[in-house]
Amino acid sequence: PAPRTVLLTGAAGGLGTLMRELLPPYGYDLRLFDMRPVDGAPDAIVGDLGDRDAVREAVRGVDAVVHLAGISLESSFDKILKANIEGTYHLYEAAREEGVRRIVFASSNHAVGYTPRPQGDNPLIPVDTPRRPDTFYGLSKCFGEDLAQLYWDKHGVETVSVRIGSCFPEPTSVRMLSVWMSPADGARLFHAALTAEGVGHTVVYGSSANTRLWWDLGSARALGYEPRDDSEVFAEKLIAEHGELDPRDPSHAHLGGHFTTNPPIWPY
Ligand code: NAI
Ligand code: 15L
Repeated sequence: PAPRTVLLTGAAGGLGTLMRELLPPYGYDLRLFDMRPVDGAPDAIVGDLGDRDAVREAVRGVDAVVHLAGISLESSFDKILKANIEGTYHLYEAAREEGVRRIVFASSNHAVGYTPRPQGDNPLIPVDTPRRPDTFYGLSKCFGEDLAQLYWDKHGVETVSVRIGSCFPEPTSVRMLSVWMSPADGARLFHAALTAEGVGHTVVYGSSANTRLWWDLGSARALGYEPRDDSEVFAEKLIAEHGELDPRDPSHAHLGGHFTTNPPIWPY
């Protein structure tokens, strides 16, 4: 049966705030979890991924998890280790112990950030391209994908790892014209990831059907995902403001963009 009760971790964050609005119309009953209080949601569980018992209690009785919580930018190795590596391990242990069948894991394009970006006639980047993290942050997403594979092979916990591009209401840079995922397409993709049959551990890229796409959406479409948006409607304005990507600029040479040269730092 399709999952109904879904734990949304990271519910207070940017993507969590969008998905709190966009997922319930698909029929999900969301339970919210974050280390920060969630605006307008007094029932949300305030807890830390580092607290194993709190995580286990949060997953108890849900059908599936959409796992967004964690450090979403670059940080020190120690902080990434606690939140993203140990925290994601706690979540998978809790899912195994509580018999939760499926997790949708918010991986990131920064797991493969040092992959040269397609230019000219280069083919789209396949989902099985060797991983080349561009930060400790990206490295933690590689760990999460491997953890997901282990928990599928060993314990039968299913995962769709979504290597999200940039999910914001609008693209705000020229790079985002290639990697943008509209919030509505994000909800479509998460819904497909929650409901497709027999996913085992599947890795997909998460973006809209952008004209300037850098990667192959085949494995996402195979789940039933049909993106409806294209960032191209924002292209004229963004290119007028910033110009086209300069192929000689090192921060435009790779898929991960400025994360390879000057990554934004997690502020907490
Ligand atoms: P965000 O930084 O706005 O939200 C992350 C949330 O996780 C925050 O509300 C924070 O309080 C919570 N959190 C952090 N550490 C925690 C801990 N130890 N225990 C409990 N909660 C904790 O990030 P955003 O943009 O909403 O991203 C959500 C997820 O999607 C992240 O895992 C991020 O890495 C991933 N992602 C997002 C992309 C995007 O375009 N928004 C792109 C690629 C990946
Ligand atoms: C990410 O992984 C970040 O979480 C998000 O804030 C964006 O910076 C995104 O990548 C991106 O590549 O634009």
